[in-house]
Amino acid sequence: MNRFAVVSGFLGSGKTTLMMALTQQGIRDGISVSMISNDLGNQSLADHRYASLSGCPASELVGECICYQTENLVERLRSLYEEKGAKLVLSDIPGFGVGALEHVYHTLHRDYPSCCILAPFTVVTEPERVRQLMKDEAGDLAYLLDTQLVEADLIVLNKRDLVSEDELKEMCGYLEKKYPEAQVLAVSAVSGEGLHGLLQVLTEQEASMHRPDIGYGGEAFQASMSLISEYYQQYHVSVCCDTFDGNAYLKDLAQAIRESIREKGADLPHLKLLAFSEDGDYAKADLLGISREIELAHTFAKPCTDLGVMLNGSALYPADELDELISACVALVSENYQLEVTSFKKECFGMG
Ligand SMILES: Nc1nc2c(ncn2[C@@H]2O[C@H](COP(=O)(O)OP(=O)(O)OP(=O)(O)O)[C@@H](O)[C@H]2O)c(=O)[nH]1
Ligand SMILES: [Mg+2]
Repeated sequence: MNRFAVVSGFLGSGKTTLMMALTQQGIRDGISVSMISNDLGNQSLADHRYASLSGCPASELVGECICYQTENLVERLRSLYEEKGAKLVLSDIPGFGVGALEHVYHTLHRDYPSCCILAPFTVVTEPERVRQLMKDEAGDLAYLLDTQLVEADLIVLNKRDLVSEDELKEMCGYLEKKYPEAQVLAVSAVSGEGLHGLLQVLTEQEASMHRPDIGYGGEAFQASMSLISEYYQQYHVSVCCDTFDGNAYLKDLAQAIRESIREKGADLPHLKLLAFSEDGDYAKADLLGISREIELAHTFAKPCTDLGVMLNGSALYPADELDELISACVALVSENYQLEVTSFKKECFGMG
């Protein structure tokens, strides 16, 4: 029977990259894997566009968490199983989300029992966040980081390529002890290490359907949500000459936003900056907080003239000020490159 797995996990832990890598691993292992990107913006999402540009079998559910659009989710699952031949569908939820175990798994189990087999409830984390939990340095994020892991049947410690074997062992040991109900697997979505084993677990094991008390809607939940703002913008830039370096533009923009956020004493756990040209060429930069290096997960092969740009992210900063700050950076950096900017979609709102 057809399978479905929720892929939860904190902002920037690598859910999208991992789901994309699993669709490719599926091709190698002879299993048809499809992915759904879910986020709160009403417009098309950077994650979905990025996965599509990369050639992955991808679709999106926008506007609200899949926790609150079960009928749309079931309809999408049916079409992916019946029309696209998917055997395993993976869907993420917004990266600060908790509660999908109850709101998605238990709802599907109760109301749509014949829709699919529920694969282990999967939560992705990364070394940087595990380190924070181990050292009790997660601060305002402690409730969300911990609660997401409490919901897991399967904890995927992603980005194993970034740590030594010794550190990895220590982190897995910590996670196994702290979350004894969950199985822990270390993988790298980028190098591919551990993906075959992960896909095996997702296609052979089933969700435990445990029901931990996560204090959903309670004081700690409200306090965490009130810190978070969401940002979705799409605009278009054009330049007269054909020497515009789209890669450098994205990196400069990410750097400018990072410096502005840092100056304000705020943080921005993940901002995705995706740019694409009409001929299908694209680049993606990731801003992962104020202290990490800015990474380009994909780069343009040649200079550009016209680009669509999508900025999607989540910050620990009030929405109106975030909007002002990012808009100022877009204006400044675009001017430095002598670009003409046409903004056509923008949403910025707080989660409190
Ligand atoms: N080194 C390394 N980097 C990775 C790995 N997986 C993902 N990344 C990088 O981590 C960053 C965030 O990855 P995403 O897949 O966008 O993270 P996400 O969990 O989907 O983030 P949100 O959509 O904000 O919740 C990107 O720069 C990725 O290239 C990995 O296995 N190793
Ligand atoms: Mg993502």
